[in-house]
Amino acid sequence: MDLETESSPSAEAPPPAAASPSPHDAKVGEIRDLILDKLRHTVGKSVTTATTHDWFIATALSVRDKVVESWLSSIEETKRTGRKRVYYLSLEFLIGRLLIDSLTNMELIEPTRAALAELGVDLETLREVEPDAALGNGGLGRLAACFMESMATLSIAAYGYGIRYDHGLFRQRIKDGRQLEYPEDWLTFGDPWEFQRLEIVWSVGFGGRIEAELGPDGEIKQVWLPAETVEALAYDTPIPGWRGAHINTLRLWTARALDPLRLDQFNSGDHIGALMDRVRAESISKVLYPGDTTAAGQELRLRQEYFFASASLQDLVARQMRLHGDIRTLADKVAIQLNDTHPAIAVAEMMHILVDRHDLPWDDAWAITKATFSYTNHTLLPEALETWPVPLIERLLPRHMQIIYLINALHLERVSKAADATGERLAALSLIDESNGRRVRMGHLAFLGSHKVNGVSKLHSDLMKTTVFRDLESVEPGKITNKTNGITFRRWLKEANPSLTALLTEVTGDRLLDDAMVLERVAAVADDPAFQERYAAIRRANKMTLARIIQERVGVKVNPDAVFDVQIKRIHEYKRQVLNILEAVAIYEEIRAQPFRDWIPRVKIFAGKAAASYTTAKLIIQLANDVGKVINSDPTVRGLLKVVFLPNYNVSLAERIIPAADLSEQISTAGMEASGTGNMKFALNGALTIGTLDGANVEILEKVGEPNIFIFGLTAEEVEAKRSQGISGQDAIARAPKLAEALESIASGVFSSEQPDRYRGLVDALTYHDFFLVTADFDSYYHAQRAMFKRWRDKRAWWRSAILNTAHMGWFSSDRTIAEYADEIWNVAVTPPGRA
Ligand code: NBG
Repeated sequence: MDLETESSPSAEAPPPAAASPSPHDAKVGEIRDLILDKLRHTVGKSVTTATTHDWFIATALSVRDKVVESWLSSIEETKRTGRKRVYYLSLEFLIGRLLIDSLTNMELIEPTRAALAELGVDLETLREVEPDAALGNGGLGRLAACFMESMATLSIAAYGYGIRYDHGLFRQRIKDGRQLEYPEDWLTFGDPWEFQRLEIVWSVGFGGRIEAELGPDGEIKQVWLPAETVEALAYDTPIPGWRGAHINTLRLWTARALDPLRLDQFNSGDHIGALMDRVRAESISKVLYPGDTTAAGQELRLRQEYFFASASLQDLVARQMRLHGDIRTLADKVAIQLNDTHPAIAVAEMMHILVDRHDLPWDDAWAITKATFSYTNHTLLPEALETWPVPLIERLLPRHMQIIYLINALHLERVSKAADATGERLAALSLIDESNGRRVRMGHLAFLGSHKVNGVSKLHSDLMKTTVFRDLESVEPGKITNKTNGITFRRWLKEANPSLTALLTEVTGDRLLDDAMVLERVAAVADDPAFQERYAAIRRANKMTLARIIQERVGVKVNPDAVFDVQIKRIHEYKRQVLNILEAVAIYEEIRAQPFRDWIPRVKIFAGKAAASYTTAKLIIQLANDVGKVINSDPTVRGLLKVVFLPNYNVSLAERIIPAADLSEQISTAGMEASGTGNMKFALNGALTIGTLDGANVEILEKVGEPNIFIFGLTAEEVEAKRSQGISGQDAIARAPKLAEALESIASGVFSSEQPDRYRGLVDALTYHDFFLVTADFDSYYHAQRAMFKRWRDKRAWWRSAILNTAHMGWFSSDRTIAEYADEIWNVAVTPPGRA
């Protein structure tokens, strides 16, 4: 691009103003001028040389200006009132794209669209060029993003703290049906939303030794002398709440070496060695979830966790001292939420700061820590509840290991006085798991260091009390509470499905996004044929859009009048994508056997990433692709069934798929999905759920009513009972001929003719060792699918159910969830939007 070939200045002059512009026109004019100004003076391009990406940056920077105005006032206001702040510590923030989000929340979508149109630029095109900030894995990270938005919406003074990964979660490509992982490069062209804060840098130590010294008060003090120091540098992104009244900060840390280069080494000719320290330091913020199957990988993971926990606590304690001058009032001014177990080391770090740096007596420090922290658990899967080998912590964080030992000693001393304190019970209560080498139980540390601990759905919170936290709950009864997850309706309704939002607003009035409970009013029109027709037409249009995306990305033509049956989420055995694929195979066999039956056309849509080291999950991706390849090209099927796997699932793709879905697959083994939040997004947009009684499905059933959801399968209790009798699938397979046939065709290579035994191992596992009870639930799932088809044939009944799903989803707004956290855990006030 040649910057010299500028157009004549007149090309950029605003068109002649009308005699007296309306307020709308004036706003459009102002935005247009601002965008042009950003384009010229910040991006350094003219309208004739600007690329789409340049326009995106110029537009983002213009809306950012508006956001910043409000942001600075929010910060000022919080400071002036001295109110309590909430700090949300999370290794993941899956924020996705921010342009439409910021414009929506600043209520600038329409004027900006118009301003761009005057410049010959299409807002939708700009939307698509923004990279997805994929700083998260799945539900947990997306929840953190929804929570950030809701906290701002409710005018809670909150900070998100996390890591600014150079490369977030990997980019997935599918080659010959197989997943390939590539680094995500969201920062290649810079991030227009963030502010680098060169002055905000904290030193984070690793390794070294501890020296005992005599303190001024005659007490022995432990002084940690780290061997290595890494700097944490802050980047701030403003997060606007709905209607822009309050704006919070997402502060992400980047790792930097103290010395960029060992000059002596460099000059002596060791050019690469001279950079080693830097590479080692910077590797901390390179990628989300580095492979942790190796010792080096595990160490890096712990370094990441400590790095961000330490920087965040130093930052917030410094703020406390600056504003209030007193560390003892910390719990009155600060609430820290640990998002899952990853930041649990923060409990030990807080003790280190309070005792070693602020010279507080141990008991006082512990009381302050507990009053300040709270912890959310997001999974009961044992492999996800982190434990770290004692020798690793000892080497990397010697002072913290000492602190953990002392916390544990005092805790065990207390509980050992109880009558039921058997050796076995103390072993279960201990912070140290001794069953398999000595390891620190980070979940236990988070539990003990918090005043409240919560699960993310009613069922999950109940199960926490009877499984992983049973013993701890019994020594601190009442500590575990439930906070069922939620989703922000600004993104998952308004931005993802603007036409549906407009239709709903006709019924609810325009406070729909301020108070999601007004959605209940929509129930009154669920039977209204005219409303049904408009609702259905919107779905049809969304399906056309998705059909186009499918055609573009995987070259499969799908029929927009087919049932769009969707399962999009991380690939995991407990989520049972295999159950869904088996049903597709069973139907495929039936269509071939009875081609002239009255089949309802259906498209099965899958998307999701498998952890790079999770072999079975990767094989499941391959199976979905292999099955799709055979079914989609079989002439007998005549398009009645299609199976599609869309690569590189992320937030933006979800925004396209969810509004186009007819059926939402939430089919995890009961008791294993902590909550699910995709389930809520689908139901809100009117997809009917086919699901087990797991996670938040249970509460969705309660709200939408039994006739409007397809529930099947074993309950969590039945799963327990069944597993205790053995997990062979043989009996279930013998009882279900369709399942037997589907398994047989997969095992014999019908879908993998180039390697017939590719899926033999998978099928053997289901047959002899079916831990996730796919075979046990198959029949019931199959029948639920048939019930779904029956409903589909009765279009009035279908749309009634869909509309009722939408109508009853108000409770799942993350504004409700956050208001509960604020009231019952953080003890901070909320101000609903529009009343700030
Ligand atoms: C996930 C659960 C989901 C839940 C989200 C958000 C982890 C560790 N857990 O069921 O699997 O919806 O957290 O709470 O990612």
